[in-house]
Amino acid sequence: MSDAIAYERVGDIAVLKAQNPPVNALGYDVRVGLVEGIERAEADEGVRAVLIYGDGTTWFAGADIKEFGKTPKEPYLPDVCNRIEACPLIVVSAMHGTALGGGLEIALSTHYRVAVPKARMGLPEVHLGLIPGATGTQRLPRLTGVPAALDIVTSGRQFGAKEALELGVIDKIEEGEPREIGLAYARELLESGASRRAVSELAAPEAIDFDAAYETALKKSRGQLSPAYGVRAVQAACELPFAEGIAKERALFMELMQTDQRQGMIHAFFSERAVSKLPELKGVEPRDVSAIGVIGGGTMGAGIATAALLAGLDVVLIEMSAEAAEAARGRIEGNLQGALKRGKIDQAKFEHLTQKALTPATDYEALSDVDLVVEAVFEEMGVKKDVFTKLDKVCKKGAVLASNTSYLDVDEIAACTSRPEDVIGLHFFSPAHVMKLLEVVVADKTAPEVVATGFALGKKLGKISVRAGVCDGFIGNRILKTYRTAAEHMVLDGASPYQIDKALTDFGFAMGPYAVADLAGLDIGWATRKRLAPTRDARERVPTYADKLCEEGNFGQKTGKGYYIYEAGKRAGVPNPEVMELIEAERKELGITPREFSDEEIVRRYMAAMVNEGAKVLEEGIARRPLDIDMVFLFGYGFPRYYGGPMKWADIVGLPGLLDDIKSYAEEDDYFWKPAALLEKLVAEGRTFDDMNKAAS
Ligand code: 3H9
Repeated sequence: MSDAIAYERVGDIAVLKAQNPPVNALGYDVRVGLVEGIERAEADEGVRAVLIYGDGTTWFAGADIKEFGKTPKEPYLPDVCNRIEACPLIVVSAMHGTALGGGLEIALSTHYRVAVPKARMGLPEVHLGLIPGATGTQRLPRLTGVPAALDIVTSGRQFGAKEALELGVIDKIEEGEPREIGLAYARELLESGASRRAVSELAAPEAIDFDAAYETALKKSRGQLSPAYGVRAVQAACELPFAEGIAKERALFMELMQTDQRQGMIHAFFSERAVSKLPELKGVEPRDVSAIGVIGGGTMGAGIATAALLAGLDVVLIEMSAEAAEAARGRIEGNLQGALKRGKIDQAKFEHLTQKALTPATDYEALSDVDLVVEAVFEEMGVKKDVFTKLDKVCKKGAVLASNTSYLDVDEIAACTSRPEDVIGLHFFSPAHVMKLLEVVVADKTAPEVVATGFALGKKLGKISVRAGVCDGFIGNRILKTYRTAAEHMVLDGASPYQIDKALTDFGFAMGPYAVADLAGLDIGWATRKRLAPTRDARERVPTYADKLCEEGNFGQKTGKGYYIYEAGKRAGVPNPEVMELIEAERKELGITPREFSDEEIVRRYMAAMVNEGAKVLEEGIARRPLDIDMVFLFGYGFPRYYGGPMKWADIVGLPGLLDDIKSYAEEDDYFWKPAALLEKLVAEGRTFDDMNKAAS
C-alpha cells in the first residue's frame, strides 16, 4: 500500500490516516493510497465502516498544486472521490485544520462528516485560476442549495465549522483529536443503524438565473475567468444528471488548466511563499520585538501604529506637539474603530489597545526602551537625518532603527548614526494597516539579524515582505516612476490620461495610474519632480501640465480636484476638463501633432516600460529574483493577480516580442527606451524570468 495512507483496523472500523506532510496535499501517492485503502477495507472481513482523517496539522488541503501543468496521472481525483462514495461501507470524514479544494471534495464524497470546531473549509480553486475539478461543484450545491454553493465556489472564501454545519456541509462538530472524534462518530452511526448516504444521489438543486450570475461573476472578478466558469459548473449540477455534471465540471476545469491565468495565479501562490525565504537568512535569528516606536502620526505613521497594535505590539508614537500627538491618537482610534466594526477586535481589546498598548508622546526619551523604531516623517533627507541623530542618542543598544522612506538613500540616513548596522528601510504602503506589501530595504551596512528582524516584523503584521536594495524608489517606486513616464510620453503624444486609465483597468489593474496619482496626492510627484529637476538630463521628456495643476492647489482627491473632479462623498471622479486644456496647450508649445493610440498599444508600452525597468532592477541586484518584483506589484500596486506579476506576464507574452517592441520604441526616443542588458541576455539564451526564479530557489 502507498505510504501516504496508513491502514489500521479498530474493531469493525477501518481507519485510513493521510500522512503526506506538510498539508496532506492529494498528490499521486495519496490518491493511490485512498483507493487502495477503500479496497482493502471492503475486502477486510468484519469491517463495517471506514474512517478517513489527516495526520499532522490538517485534513487534505487540496490537490497537489505542484502537479498542475504536468500530465495528470491516474487515478484522477474525481475518480477517487467517486470510488470513495461508491463504497458499500459507511465512510466517515473527521476533519481538522483546513479542508480545502480537493480536500473538501474528498470529504463531500464520504457519507458522513464530523469536524473539530476550529476546522476551516472552502473551495479556493478560483484563486489558482481554476474551479473545483473533483466533483465539488456538483456535490456542494446538492447539500447547500445553489446560492450558498455559488458564493463558496466563486469567491473561494474559507468558512468555519459552525457555518459548515449550518450550511449542511458537515453533520457534526466535536472537540478532540480527529482520530478519536471520527471513531466515536463512526461507532455512533453503526450503533444507530445508519446507512450509507451518497450526496450524488440527492436531488438536483433548484436552478436560479445563471446567465445573470455569470455576468455578475465576470464583472466582479475584473477579467479573471475562473469565477464565471464556476457559475457554469454549478449550473450543470442543476441541469444535468450527476455523471454528466461531473463531465462538464471536468471539461471546464481542464479548459482553465490550459490558460495563462492559471499559470499566473499558481506563480503568485508559490511566489507569495518563496518571497520571504532568503538563503542569506538561513539560521539567522531575528531580534525580539515586543514594543515599537513610530515617529510621526500622519496617515502613514498612524497606519503603521495601527498594524503593530493589532499584531499585539506596544507602540510609542512620537509627534512634535501635544496637539499633534492627540490628533495621531484620534487617527489610530479611527482605524481601530474600523477593526472593531468588522469584528476583528472586541470592545475590551479596543480599549486595551487605545489606552494601554498605545502611548502617544512628544519626547524622544519615551523611546528609550522600544525594540524597533519606524520613522514616518516628512520625505526630506534633512528631516530624516535629524530624526535618526536623535534616535541614535535615545534608543537602547540593539534597537532596530527603521526608516519608512519611499525614495531616499538609506545608506545616507544610516551614516548619520553611530550604528549603521542597526539601520534598515521598512517601506510600508498606505494605508499601512490595510496594504499587504512591505519592502525591507537592506542598506550597505545593515546586519543580517536586522534584516531577519524586518522580515519577522513583517510576518507578525501579516505583510508580504520583499527584500529590496537601495536606489531611488527601491523596487516598486523606481519601476513605477518609469512606467508613469511612459504614460506621460503617451499623453504628450496624443493619448489622454482617461484613455490610459481605462486601457489599464480593462487590462486588469485595480486603478489606472492617473486615478492612483489623485488618490496618493499629486503633491508627492510634484515634490519628486522638483527634487530631481537640478540633475535632470536635457533629453528627458517631462511634461509640465501636472505642475500647473499643482500650482493651482489641485492635489487630487484630498483637494477634490486633480486629473479627476471628486464630488463630496464619492470616491470615483469625473474627468477634469482643465487637464485636457493644459495638455493641449503643452502639446502646442512643444510643436507635437497628437496621434491616436489604441488601448492595446497603451498597455504594450506601459508594460514594456515596467518589465524593462524591472530587468534593470534585477541586473543591479536591487531585487534578487523576478518573483520579488512580481510580489511587489501584486501586493502594493494593484497588478492583476491572474498574470502573476509583471515579470511573469512578460514570460507569458514572450520576451523576444517584448524586446522587439522596446527596440522599436527606442527608434523614437533612445534616451528613455534603453533595452535592459538582462532582457537581451535572456532572449539571446532563450530563457525566461521564471528560469531565473528556479535557478535562485
Ligand atoms: C484543487 O484542490 C483542485 C481540485 O479541485 C481538483 C483537482 C483535479 N499543493 O501556505 P503554507 C505547500 S486545487 C502543494 O506556507 P500555512 C506550500 O507551498 C488546491 N503544496 O502553510 C508550502 O510549501 P513550502 C486547492 C502545497 O499553514 C507548505 O505547503 N487548495 C499545497 O500558512 C506550507 O504551506 C488550495 O488552494 C498544495 N495544495 O497554510 C490550498 N498547499 O513550505 C492551498 C500548501 O515549501 N494552500 N502547499 O513553502 C493553502 O491555502 C495553505 O497552504 C494552507 C496552509 C491553508 C493549507
